Amino acid sequence: MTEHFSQHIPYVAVPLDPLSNDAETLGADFQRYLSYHLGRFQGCKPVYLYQALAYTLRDRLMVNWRKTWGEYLQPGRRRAYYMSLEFLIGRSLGNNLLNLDICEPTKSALLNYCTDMEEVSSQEPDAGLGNGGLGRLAACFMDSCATLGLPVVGYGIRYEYGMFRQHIDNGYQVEDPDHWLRDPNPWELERAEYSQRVQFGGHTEHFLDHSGKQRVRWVGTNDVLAVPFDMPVSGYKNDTVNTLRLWKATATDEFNLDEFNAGSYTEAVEAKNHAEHISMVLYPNDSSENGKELRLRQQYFLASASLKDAIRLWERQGNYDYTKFAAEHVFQMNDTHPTIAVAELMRILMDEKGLGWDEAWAITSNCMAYTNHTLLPEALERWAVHLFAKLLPRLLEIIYEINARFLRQVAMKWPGDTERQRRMSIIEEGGSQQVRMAWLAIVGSFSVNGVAALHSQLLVDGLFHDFYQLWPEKFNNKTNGVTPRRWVAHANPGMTALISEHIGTDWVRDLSQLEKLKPLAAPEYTAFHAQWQAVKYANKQRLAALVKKECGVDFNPNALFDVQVKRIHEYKRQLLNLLHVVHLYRRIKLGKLDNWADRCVLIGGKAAPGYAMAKRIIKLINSVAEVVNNDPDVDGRLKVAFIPNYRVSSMEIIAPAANLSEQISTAGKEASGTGNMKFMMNGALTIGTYDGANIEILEAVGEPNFFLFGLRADDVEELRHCYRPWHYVEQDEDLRGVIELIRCGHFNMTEPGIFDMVLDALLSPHDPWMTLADFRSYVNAQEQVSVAWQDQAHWTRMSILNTASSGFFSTDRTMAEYNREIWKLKPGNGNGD
Ligand code: B1H
Repeated sequence: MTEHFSQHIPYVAVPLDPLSNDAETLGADFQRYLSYHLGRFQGCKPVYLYQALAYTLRDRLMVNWRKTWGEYLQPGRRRAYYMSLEFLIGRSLGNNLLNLDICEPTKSALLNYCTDMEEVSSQEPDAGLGNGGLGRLAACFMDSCATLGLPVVGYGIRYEYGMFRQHIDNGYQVEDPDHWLRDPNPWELERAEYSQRVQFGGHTEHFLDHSGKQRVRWVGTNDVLAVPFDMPVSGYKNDTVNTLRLWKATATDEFNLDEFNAGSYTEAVEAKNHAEHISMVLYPNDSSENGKELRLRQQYFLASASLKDAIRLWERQGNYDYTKFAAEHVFQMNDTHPTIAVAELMRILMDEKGLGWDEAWAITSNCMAYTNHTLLPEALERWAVHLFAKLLPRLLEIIYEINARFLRQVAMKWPGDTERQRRMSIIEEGGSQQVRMAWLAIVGSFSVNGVAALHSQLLVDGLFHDFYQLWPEKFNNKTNGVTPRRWVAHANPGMTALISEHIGTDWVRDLSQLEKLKPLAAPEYTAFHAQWQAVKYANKQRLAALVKKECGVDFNPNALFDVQVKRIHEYKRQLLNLLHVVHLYRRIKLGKLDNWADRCVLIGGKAAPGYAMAKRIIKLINSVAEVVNNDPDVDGRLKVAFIPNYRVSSMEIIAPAANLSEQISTAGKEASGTGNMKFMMNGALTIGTYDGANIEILEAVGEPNFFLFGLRADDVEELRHCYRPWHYVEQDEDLRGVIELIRCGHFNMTEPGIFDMVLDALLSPHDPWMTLADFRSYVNAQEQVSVAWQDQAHWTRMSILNTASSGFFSTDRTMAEYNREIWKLKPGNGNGD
């Protein structure tokens, strides 16, 4: 696609004047948007106040957005592109107010319209373009890159429907479509002039070009148009605005026209429909394979449009010498989802730019980098070769050639080791051939990283071992993080003010400075401790109000708030949490109240719609809650609530209010976790297994300030051969009591048998998650928690130490490491230079 403006008219940059940020100007602009743009007036629905305010802020981002682009597009400037099928952004208003540093004047500007900013900001729908940790990580990365002034562009899909909304009906999860774009999205800017064409289907023709060179054309395709919508990503008080470019799929015009000429108008419109399906909906399967043709179409759609766009930008600067391409580009692939980009870049360089294989491969394998996010076999992507052949025939040819050349390399290194060649082949043989996307990603990348120290180690010891032996230098670790802007400064203003009062405000962009709080944890700082507790208490009141509204359950802010929010998955072991809840309930019924601490247990998360066990676990949580909350014997000692529709904006209320963070996955299964970091930053203590980033959290805060329990990753693997869950039940009276209470139907009087599948899974010797093996150790750790909670002064000190030790888990640190070791970009006017 060519741009709409003519290439012949000299381009004159019209200067954009910065807009004033005083309350008066903000108010006038806001009023103008409300009246002249939206046609609404004082007294209108608050959603229009939100929209008018968002436009007012976007105007303020515009000058720096343009300036930042200009800087990044300097000739020779190296850029990184973060390619991800998911960006779980949540709301943008509060974040942009914070980054622009205009909260106070904005509040005064809006006084005539509303006095409660919360009411306005809660009108914004969450941009739920992701499933969970992987998608939220991408959003935190974008935030940190902008704050560090790193020239990084995000590429993703503008799903019409984001992550489904969850509501609970009779204790069961029900999914509702999330039409988040029903109202116009005031942040985004459509840039139709940069649309790209993406091919599907058709066949290939091999021919000799005029110079006698073997060439390939991919013809007879059904093309789809990718239209970019840009979202501004503001840096924290640094005049940088980066870009998240999201692609929407639409039909090409001439495709419609052909059909129209043939007299089939309605078929033409249907074709439009078919094309637009590609960006219609986010696949809601966290950590498990999707395997659907439409998903592969989404992946190629993203990869192809984004690569073509990056090339367009580069060529527009007058570049044509492709030997320089790799030096100026790096594409970071967020898991294997966009990995078809490896083959697509080869195709573009050879078929469209006329490069030979070796030249094209040297470029491709020097600008691709791959991040792995999971070891779970069910999440490792494989695509049937026949699907590739039908949908992306040219890409399949290229993958075959990459594989053939790669396997020759393997054969040279390990002559005669055909077993190894079979293991390492990008094409998995057997029943029907499959493309192993992780292998393609490794072969095509110069960097492969895991997302926490343990995870990266397990990768090179296990799943990727053969590749590690071949290319040890490719493999590295980049421990995840979270952005302190959203997860502390925005979500926890009370704690933010208190911290800033003592150590200044610089910690928001340099989180290692939280270390300065450590001395304040000493017992003599009683006034500070009282303030720390008061902030937590107020945050708990805020959460209690939400729980009351959403679940109808009364949470007492004086009780211990014990929280587990994340996707529902057996490996995350919400069931272990629940077994403990039932154990506590039995203790009340049996009058065993020694060392009792009143607890409010909050659980939240979505189950993939097709994951029957996860959905039944939700039902069990709700059933247990129903019984516990209504049993007069419990008498406020224990409350249980399942918060529906857990999402980014709910975590902003939940994390600041938690006392105890549940990070209890089977060791070796949670690659990193990032919720664990949000809780820690907000002063929660962790009860956790030796898994993922928990290990690094434990090291940072010290064992006395962390409740560690359970098997280690190597114990888990060893036990697998001889796991006997009944053994634990027989030996442990408490566990037996818990299992029997569930088995006898105490929590499902009106729906007999519905939890048998859950118990059968727990009691199976093949239970991969070994929940019962960790029961005793978990219950003991929970008793330590209760004991610690009795000593509020001590708990408060531990809470402060958790926040003070959380600096490492800022994505500013993570991004600085990616940049130092993988991207090697020159920072702009952010923190960097
Ligand atoms: C993570 C996924 C994931 N790992 C497939 N893998 C998906 C896999 O839609 N799909 O097909 C979606 C998501 N997500 C998570 O990534 C890990 O489980 C967490 O431990 C980790 O913290 C997070 C970010 O690295």
